[in-house]
Amino acid sequence: MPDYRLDTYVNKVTALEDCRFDMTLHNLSDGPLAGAVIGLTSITRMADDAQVHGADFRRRFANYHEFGMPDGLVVPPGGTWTFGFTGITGRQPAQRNDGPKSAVLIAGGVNHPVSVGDLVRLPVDQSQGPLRSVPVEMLEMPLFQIPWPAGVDIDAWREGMHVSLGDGGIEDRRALMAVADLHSRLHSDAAAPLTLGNDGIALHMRQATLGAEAFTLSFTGGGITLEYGDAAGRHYGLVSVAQMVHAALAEPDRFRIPSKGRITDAPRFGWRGSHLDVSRHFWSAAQVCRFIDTMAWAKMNRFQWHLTDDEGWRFEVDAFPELVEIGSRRGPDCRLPGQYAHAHRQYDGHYTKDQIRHVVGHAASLFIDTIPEIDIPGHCTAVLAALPHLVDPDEPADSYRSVQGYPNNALNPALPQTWDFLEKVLAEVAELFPAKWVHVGADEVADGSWLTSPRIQVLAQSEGLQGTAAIQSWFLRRVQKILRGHGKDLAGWDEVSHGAGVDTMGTLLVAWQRPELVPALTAQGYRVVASPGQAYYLDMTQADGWNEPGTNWAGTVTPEACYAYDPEGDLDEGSRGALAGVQACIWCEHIHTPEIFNHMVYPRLHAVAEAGWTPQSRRDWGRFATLSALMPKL
Ligand code: TNX
Repeated sequence: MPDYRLDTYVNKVTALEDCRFDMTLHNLSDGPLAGAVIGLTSITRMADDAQVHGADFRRRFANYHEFGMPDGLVVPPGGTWTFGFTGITGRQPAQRNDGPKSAVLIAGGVNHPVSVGDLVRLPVDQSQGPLRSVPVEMLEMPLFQIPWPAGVDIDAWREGMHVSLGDGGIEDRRALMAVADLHSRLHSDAAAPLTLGNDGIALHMRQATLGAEAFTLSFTGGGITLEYGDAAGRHYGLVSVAQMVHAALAEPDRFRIPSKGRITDAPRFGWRGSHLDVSRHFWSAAQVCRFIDTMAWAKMNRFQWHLTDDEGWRFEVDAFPELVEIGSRRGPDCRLPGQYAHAHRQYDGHYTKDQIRHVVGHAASLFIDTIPEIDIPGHCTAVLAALPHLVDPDEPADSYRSVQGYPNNALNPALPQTWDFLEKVLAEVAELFPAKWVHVGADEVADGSWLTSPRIQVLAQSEGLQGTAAIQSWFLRRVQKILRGHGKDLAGWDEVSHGAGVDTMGTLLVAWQRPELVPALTAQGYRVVASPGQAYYLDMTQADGWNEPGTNWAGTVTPEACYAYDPEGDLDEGSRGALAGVQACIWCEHIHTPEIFNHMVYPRLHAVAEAGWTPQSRRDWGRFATLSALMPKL
């Protein structure tokens, strides 16, 4: 147990300048405490003009705040130091996770761990609001399928029994084993639904003229026939069989296997994705593979791997080893101060190139494309800390701040070394990731970025660029050329369209800020993936209660609201073809344990999967919610 404990209380007010954080540090050690400094990470940030009480304010860098004990204060064992501030920036705290997440107590040259309590809002509301709920209803038929198939026409049922492939060529056998292995990784406690041999319900497989990813399953007394159009369709047909058999074996009272009838299936969209932030919180390669498995079990097929951000660069680049050596580490004695969890020690994590290849190969074996995200030009604090030669020496410090509170965090397109950096990094990325797209972020470049840089002023003059958005568009067009040189298309967040945007040919934009951006961007000629924060951001809180974890800048997103969003709802007939599909986003400021991950991500991830696969007219919240309880988690 740490020798120190930090508790934080906040009052309930409307004005940000009246919001008061009162903190109590308990000294549970055997000795008196004096002259110490506390560093704490709080997503609710102190305002620059806040009133500090009971402490000497030292510094703040994004969420990292540092306070010193007042001169002369000595806290005996069992005693407390109380301090705090009045005045915050950003948003009102709304959840128990909106205060300090972790802290370090620096005393006598040692970094001591501190146990940190949830933020308490006074007066305490006993009800704490409703916690999220997912209903369980009577099922219309004893069939387990998530996502629900396009066409289901079943006349008779039989009890659960495993399915065996007795005949068939080696490719069919391999495809079956890939799904059998997926099942055993996800449900290692359950009996195998698919085997090779002649001892179960007979499965027959054959290729037929069907569209991409499509398949049919015909059920007769003699067994099951899977017809597929391509390898992906065969794989998805096998996942369907594995799901229904798994459920019938695991819960025989509720689920059965069809013995007469047909399932005709094909996805609604070609892009059924999830993004994962590994910068704010680092998920190991094994955890990423497990997450990919849970996507695969729901027939998702795009994994956007958010590998870089202000808080850490997470993969090896041969040309710039500092990106990992310096840029993947944060903490008391690192160039990047601690953020989010684990502030008392060095927190780090990165993937080697071999690990990246392993994850990409694992995903590919499950028909999932891995799209790397290199977040530029904003969100580059870790890059600039690792490679100080990319910092513009003439740009005044702290001349703009990002929404997350980082000063001067954008790569400067007027520096030649920026282009040397991008050319080398993107060449390695293009080589490492076989996917057609490289996602280059472009989100949240702060208003006013670059404008005080003399070199930028010269560039803007010669290129006729006015303002941050125009400079960003100039930057991205040059990045697009580099990517095309490697045979890659550009993907990015919706802000790619700002200023003059980029060439729309081959470009794919993930619309995140509002649902209305889906029609707005298709009207500009872009291909779009719908991922509105208001429905598909899985870091949004799931109920209004103080005790629900998450954030709420896009509102409360109940599992039902996530499910109810229709990505085509705002599109007219003519522009539907420009909608590539849907994507969940998993941002990890608050998601830093497998338990929180499971609570936040499921079943909403699978709600997105079903929106991406199942025709709108076949979607049914009650059925989905009931079945979702059986889906595997991280
Ligand atoms: C916005 S979404 C961001 C992220 C945050 C997220 C938290 C996007 C493209 N940028 O940097 O993590 O909100 O919900």
